[in-house]
Amino acid sequence: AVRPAEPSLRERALTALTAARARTRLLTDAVTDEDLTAQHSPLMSPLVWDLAHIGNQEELWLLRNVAGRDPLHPEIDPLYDAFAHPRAERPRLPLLGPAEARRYAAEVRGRVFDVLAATPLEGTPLLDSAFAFGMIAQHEQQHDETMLITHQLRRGEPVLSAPDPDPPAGPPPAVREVLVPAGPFTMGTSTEPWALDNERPAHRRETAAFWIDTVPVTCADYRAFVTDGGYHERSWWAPEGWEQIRKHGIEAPLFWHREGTVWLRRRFGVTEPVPDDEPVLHVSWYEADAYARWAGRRLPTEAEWEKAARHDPATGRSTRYPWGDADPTPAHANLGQRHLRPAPAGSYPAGASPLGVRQLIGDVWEWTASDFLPYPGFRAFPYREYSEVFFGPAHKVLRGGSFAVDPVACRGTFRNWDLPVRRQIFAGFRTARDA
Ligand code: AVJ
Ligand code: FE
Repeated sequence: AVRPAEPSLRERALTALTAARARTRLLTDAVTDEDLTAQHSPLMSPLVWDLAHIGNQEELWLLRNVAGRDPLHPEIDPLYDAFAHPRAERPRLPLLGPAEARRYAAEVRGRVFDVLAATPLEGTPLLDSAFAFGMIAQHEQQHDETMLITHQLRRGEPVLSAPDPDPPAGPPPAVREVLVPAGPFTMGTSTEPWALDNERPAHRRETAAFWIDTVPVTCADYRAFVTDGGYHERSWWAPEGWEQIRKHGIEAPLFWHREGTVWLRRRFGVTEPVPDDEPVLHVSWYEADAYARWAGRRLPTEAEWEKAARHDPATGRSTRYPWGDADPTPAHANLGQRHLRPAPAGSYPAGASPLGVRQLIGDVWEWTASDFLPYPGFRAFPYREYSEVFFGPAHKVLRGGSFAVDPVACRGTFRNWDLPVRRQIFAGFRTARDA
């Protein structure tokens, strides 16, 4: 039998960059110029900032650093340096307008295609395995998720649509939790070509035995905590979390509200009943932590999450994904904004881990108990501002990716992080307990 040839890394880079731009265009062409330049939330940049920042990072890494070209418009660099201006201040900067931002991003991309076709993909760490091109495709997809969050925060008529996920392709898991045995496993990677610096290097990690949920916590599960008065019982909450919910009057996940006895939520401009069987979304780390305590459980550590997602007890190896080493397909996981919501808990039996844990990849980012810290042997690459400057106790790790993450920026080793107060991100969680 003739097997189709694996696409080369050059072809993969071309495909990944092209897919990212199609999504960027979908997200930025869906709204008016006024909407592109408006600030929909002080937590977010105007969409037109993300658009030009995507072009600017691509120019910096692929045209200047890889190809040695001169800057196209050096005067705009400070406007699109994420460290120079907090998001809330960006609308007041003299940003490129919508037409200029589109033209700039397209101008950069045209030149990048020439560079990609002409550059040998070996000899330096940036070029080996087309790393810099893969990094930039991931960067654009990460900002596409950020722009989708801005869409979710935007008020007004819906402008995005997508089909709902199919019902689960088989029965739900037979059990609510599984036991992961004690012992070492391989965490992180030294071989995944486009893994970012914080995922490296591969190293041995021990865990004690623990139980972990086979599916994420659902809206119905979480509503039971709300209805039980969970937001008014101080003992469930970390002190800073209690302070935040009291100060801001938080009584339910972001975008939920109650009419009489019915809970409704707003999702991309549509108000609908909160769906019972869907993984809960838009909770802070503090809310996830409080729910877990109320349930007599706890959040999994980052190492526990990765062991549940990657360790194959039959071989002792860590795989790229829960289902093995094959790239994700639509049967494995809800990724890539194919849908504008998580799939019901118990979906994607084909994406289960060897122990039967489902939906670790896709649907909702999962808060873990862990602070964002470097692995032993970490080296910042290619820039300290991607990961290193965020290491420390201020940020909590999220794993697994949401429905809004593209497969290029999602794998069993991928690490995301955010402040524990954040609720606008597409985050939920699952729980664990000591064995
Ligand atoms: C990894 C999602 C936390 O959006 O702040 C984008 C990704 N870094 N541009 C972010 C990122 C630089 C980052 N997160
Ligand atoms: Fe960025």
